[in-house]
Amino acid sequence: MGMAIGVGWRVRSVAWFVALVALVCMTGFSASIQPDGPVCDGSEPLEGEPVCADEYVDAFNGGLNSDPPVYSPIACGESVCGETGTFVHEGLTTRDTDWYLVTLIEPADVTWSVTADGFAHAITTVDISAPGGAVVGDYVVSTAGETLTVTNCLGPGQWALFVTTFAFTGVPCGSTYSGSVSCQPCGPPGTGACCLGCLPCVDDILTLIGLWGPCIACREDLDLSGSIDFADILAVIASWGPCP
Ligand SMILES: [Ca+2]
Ligand SMILES: [Ca+2]
Repeated sequence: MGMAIGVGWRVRSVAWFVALVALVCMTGFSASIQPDGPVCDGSEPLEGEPVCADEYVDAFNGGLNSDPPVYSPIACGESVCGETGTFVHEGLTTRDTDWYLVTLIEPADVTWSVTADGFAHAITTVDISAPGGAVVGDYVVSTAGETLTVTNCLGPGQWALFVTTFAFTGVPCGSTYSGSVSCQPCGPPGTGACCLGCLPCVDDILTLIGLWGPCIACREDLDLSGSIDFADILAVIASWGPCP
């Protein structure tokens, strides 16, 4: 199951980062070293958020860190040249978090790739429909200069693609990153109950119940009968077991 995260998006403990490595099926990430230098080539649309500073309040795209939650829209195939950094707010060190909302009308393997300009950053995918938000797949962090990539098979709906600095101090506001989103049809199912659909296995039966009835071209329609019914639940149970 994706990990429910309440107000923990800013928490600094190492244990939190370890705990966030909540794996679900059909997910992957990678990191590769990029050359030094500006990461935006001028072709990417600008994020548009005000440059952070001490006592900055993010009412632009702070996602679940903002009240009410706010996001920057992004679509499959789009890129962005964004800015982030660390600052002090009410005596606490914090960071500019940027949340990009992607909307899917059908399941897709969504790849979120971000290169930061010489600072360590962190990215993940968040299920914003879960109470408090839930990390989907991997929460990955970089050393300076790496490109981070996460890929998750996501179902129809809205998902947040998250990026921020890894550290809470020492990254000047206005530090840039380049991000991009690409979407492909979800890959073929693997083995085990958790790989029958796009969602973690422990959620599958509840997901099926939630979608009960006619469901055309739904990934959760496991026998492709055109509806979600007992046959699909039986398919999950028949494949129950360890998730690779
Ligand atoms: Ca920003
Ligand atoms: Ca922000």
